[in-house]
Amino acid sequence: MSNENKTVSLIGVPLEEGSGRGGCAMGPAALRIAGIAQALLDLGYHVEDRGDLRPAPARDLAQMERARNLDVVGAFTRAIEAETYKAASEGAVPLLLGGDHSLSMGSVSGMARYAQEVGRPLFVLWLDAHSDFNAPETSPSGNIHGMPVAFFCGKAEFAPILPAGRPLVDPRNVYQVGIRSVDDEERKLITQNCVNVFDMRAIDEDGMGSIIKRILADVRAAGALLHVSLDVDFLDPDVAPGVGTTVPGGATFREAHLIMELLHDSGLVSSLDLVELNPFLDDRGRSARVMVDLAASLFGKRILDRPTRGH
Ligand code: 4U7
Ligand code: MN
Ligand code: MN
Ligand code: MN
Repeated sequence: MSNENKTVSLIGVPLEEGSGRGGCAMGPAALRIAGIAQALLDLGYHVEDRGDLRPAPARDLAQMERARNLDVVGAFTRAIEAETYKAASEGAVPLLLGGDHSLSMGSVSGMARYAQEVGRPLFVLWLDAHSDFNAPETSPSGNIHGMPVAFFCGKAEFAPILPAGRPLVDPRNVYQVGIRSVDDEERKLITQNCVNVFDMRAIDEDGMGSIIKRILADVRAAGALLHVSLDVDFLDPDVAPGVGTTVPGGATFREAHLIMELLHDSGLVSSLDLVELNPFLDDRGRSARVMVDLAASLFGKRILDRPTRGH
């Protein structure tokens, strides 16, 4: 394996205020205990752990009734955006250890700034049971972890968290896979905005491999960077119970690993979020270990030391 020259930057995000409950703030610690750094070292990477971000709540962001804990989430968004951008600019692959999914407002925005600077489009692969395309006005819960995609596409009205004129992601460059829970208003928004959605039915009908290969062909044709955002609830709850928003009928262990293996072989991935792990709800670290194992596959861990279909 020749990953010696590549650096992965671990960025811990102990954020749970975007979700409706406590626990996700323990996510970075659980992912570290499950061995995320060693898994990458074993693959030959240089690993730089930047520790946990701990910004003070942003006092300029007034509370909004329909966007709970905006001061905390907004402060994190700013810190994550800056740290992700910095890591990518230094040539590293930013790996965000969440933390609830509102952290992607910052990570994707940081990668969008980096992508603009290097003159390439940013595509996003969103692996989740949910579309996370609510705005404060449409959200049934007011929880910001249901809004990050709308935020980084510039479609959710918040107070000014990031500078006006920040680079946005074109919703047509967002590919959602594993979707099986979409709110009524959200359904209209993802259609209007032309988000590419491969729901569980599409996966059942066409197979995970063919869907991911199609997506990767689009990314390659566009010469884009690819940010991958993996929500624990993308997986079936039998595989990964340590999450607050389980939805039955999710991806299997092998479907998820196949995605990661295809992503690695593509060489297109620029950055990764591991989000929504709630160690308080987990079964003896099982979900944390699955997330680490999936990350390892994305970074090149394989079953054989040669192409699987070779002879
Ligand atoms: B996650 C929900 F109403 N759509 O907005 C909402 F069903 O990051 C759930 O994908 C959002 O886990 C789930 O609150 C956010 C709800
Ligand atoms: Mn999510
Ligand atoms: Mn989800
Ligand atoms: Mn969730």
